[in-house]
Formats: sequence, C-alpha cells, structure tokens
Amino acid sequence: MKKALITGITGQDGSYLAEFLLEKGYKVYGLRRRTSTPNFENIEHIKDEIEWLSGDLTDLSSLIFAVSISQPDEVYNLAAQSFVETSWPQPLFTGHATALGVTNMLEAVRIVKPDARFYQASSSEMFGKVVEIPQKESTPFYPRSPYGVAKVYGHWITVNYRESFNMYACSGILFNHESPRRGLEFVTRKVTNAVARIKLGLQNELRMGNLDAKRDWGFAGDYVKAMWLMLQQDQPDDFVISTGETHTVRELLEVAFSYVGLNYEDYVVIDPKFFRPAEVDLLLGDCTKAKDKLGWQLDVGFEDLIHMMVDADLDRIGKMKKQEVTTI
Ligand code: NAP
Ligand code: G4F
Repeated sequence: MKKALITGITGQDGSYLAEFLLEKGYKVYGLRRRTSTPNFENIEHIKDEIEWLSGDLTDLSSLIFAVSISQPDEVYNLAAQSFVETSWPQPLFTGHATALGVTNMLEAVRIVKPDARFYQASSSEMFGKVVEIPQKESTPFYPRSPYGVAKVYGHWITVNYRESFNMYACSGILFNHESPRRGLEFVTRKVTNAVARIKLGLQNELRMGNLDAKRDWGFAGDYVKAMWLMLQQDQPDDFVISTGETHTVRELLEVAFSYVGLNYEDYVVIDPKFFRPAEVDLLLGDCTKAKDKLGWQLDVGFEDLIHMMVDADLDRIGKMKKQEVTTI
C-alpha cells in the first residue's frame, strides 16, 4: 500500500486529492494545523479514513515529525495562505507560509525521507502581468501580488532541490480551479453562493470588484488527477494545468445568474473595496505538455462547473433554510 502525506488537506484541493488517493488504495496522512473551531467541512465524509498529523508549514520540527511518522512515498504540498487579496494586508505571513513553508517541507523530506516524491502547488498567479499569451511552462514570471511573489519562490526552490539534491520534486503550475468546496471569498464561490441566496430570498445585492478580469477556470476534481500523474513519471518535471479557455468575471456573473433565471445587472453593485492594488488582468494557459506527456485531460467545462456550484449552493442553503423553519 502506497503512503501519501498531504498538507492543506482541509482545503479545496486537499479534500479532492485525499478522496482520489483513498480510492486508489493509498494510506493517506493529513497534516492539519490547530484551529479554535473544527474546519472539517470539506473532508467530513472521509475524516475517519485519514491518519491525522498536527503541524504547520511555518514550524519545521512539526514537518520533520510528520514525515518521520508517515514515511510517505509521495508528499503533496498544498498548504498555503492561498487568497491573493489577503496577501497585501498580510505579506509577511504569506511569505512565511507560502514561500518559506515550501523550503521547510522540502527540508523535512530531504532530511527524513529523501526518496519521497514531492509535489509543489505552484500557481498561474506567478505569470501575473503576462508577457505571453497563452502562458506555458517557459513563459517568464511577473507576479503582481505578495502571494504571487511567494509562489515564485516556492516554485524555484522546488526546482532547486530537484537540481541540487536529485530529489523527485515537481511543480504543478495550476490555473484557477473551482468547485462547490471552494472558499467563500474566491470570486466563483462568492458569486454562486450569492446567486443561491438571492434566489432563495436571503440577499438582494452582490458587491463586486473588477468585472473585466479574465481567468482560465477549471474544475478542482480534474486538477488533482494531474498532481498525481506528475508523481508517476520516470523523471520529475514541471507542468502547466489549465483549460485553454478564458472568461471574464462578467461572463461568470452572466452564466451563474441566468442559470436561475435572473439578470446579474439587477443585483451587482461595484464596490472599490474589492479592487486590488495590482491586478492580474488575463490568465490563459497552454497545457499541451501535460496532455502529451501525462495524458491528462479535463472532464468538466466552464458552464457545467458554474452550474454545478450554483446547484450545490442552492441545495446547501435550501437545507439550512428548511432546518431553520423546522426548528422555529
Ligand atoms: P485552500 O482551500 O485555501 O486550502 C489551503 C490549505 O492550506 C488549508 O487546508 C489550510 O488550512 C492550509 N494552510 C494554510 N496555511 C497553513 C499553514 N501555515 N500550515 C499548514 N496548513 C496551512 O486552497 P486550495 O484552493 O485548495 O489550493 C491548494 C494549493 O494550491 C494552495 O497552495 C494554493 O495556493 C495552490 N493553488 C490553488 C489554485 C486554485 O485555483 N485553487 C491555483 C493554483 C495554485 P486551514 O483549513 O486550517 O485554513
Ligand atoms: O477568485 P479570485 O480571488 O482568485 P485569484 O486572485 O485569481 O487567485 C486564485 O487563483 C490563483 C491561480 O491563478 C491561485 F493561485 C490562488 O490561490 C487563488 O486560488 O479572483 C479572481 C478574479 C480577480 O481578478 C479579482 O480581482 O476575480 C476578480 N474579482 C472581481 N470581484 C473578485 C471580486 N475577486 C474576489 N475574490 N472577490 C470579488 O468581489
């Protein structure tokens, strides 16, 4: 039985990856930091199948302990301060967790289990103010946020450990990927959650930032398969994972609102609070290398993804509303 250690397992990607690896027969170890209230929402259904380890990316000794206990064949480093907007008010924490945290994890692997295969969650946010369209593995980076800068560090330190210590270390440069488990502050989930609340009469306005920004949005369930594929090759390498389509935030609004028979223009209010100090205007990925070398392909397209998220939010909020009515 193969063993995998996942950091960031309570997040969106961690929960899909854990499901995927359990289905493949892996023993899954999950690194989880202490929180004042439980945050198992994404992982509740498989919580008892996971071996839990306590740790934080900023605490090297906890990572050494986690690798010693789990003796993993594969390490998926998904933990990060992952919300771009928060990286301006919290640049130092973002740097500690999202940049130096990668070195901590690589050090723990190098010291304790150097033959473990390592996956680093790199990001299309590294392309930032893009110098080429579409973006591929060779496109130069131009990050536009403290988060993007931290991810560039995490990317290059992964490449460096591969080249310095001959470790099997890969960096997946993933474009935006979403799901019903996406955090509520990210734009897709913010929109689908609001659409469901508006439809159910719980909200009548949605405050948004830059509607002209363009993103290459895919489904998280498809993207975790690419992470696993990267660790099954003869040689470690870096890969872009994307859909090859880009859409504006405005198109996202149109698709989500029209799905429930509403016009977004009747509800959306532009609020300068949600504009960023420096914006990433356009992301569009070219994942030809992943298709050719990994045989990776996606199953869920943009509209189906947004519809899936609206349905899930309608279902969840509808049940909560019903429960409230029943208990009153
Ligand atoms: P997410 O839902 O925000 O999950 C982040 C995870 O990291 C959570 O489990 C969080 O734990 C954990 N974490 C944060 N700081 C930590 C720390 N200091 N020590 C230990 N754990 C910590 O993010 P996601 O969307 O699943 O993304 C997974 C990874 O892929 C992240 O590294 C992200 O930056 C990267 N990425 C994401 C996308 C995307 O579109 N989703 C695209 C490219 C790259 P808590 O539950 O305790 O907060
Ligand atoms: O959903 P977002 O917050 O995601 P963003 O900044 O693209 O970052 C996500 O994808 C990255 C990969 O490229 C990951 F590395 C990162 O961890 C994260 O998962 O914002 C998307 C776009 C931005 O241009 C933003 O300005 O939506 C625009 N936007 C417009 N109004 C908004 C809003 N974003 C948010 N969160 N909230 C708004 O009201």
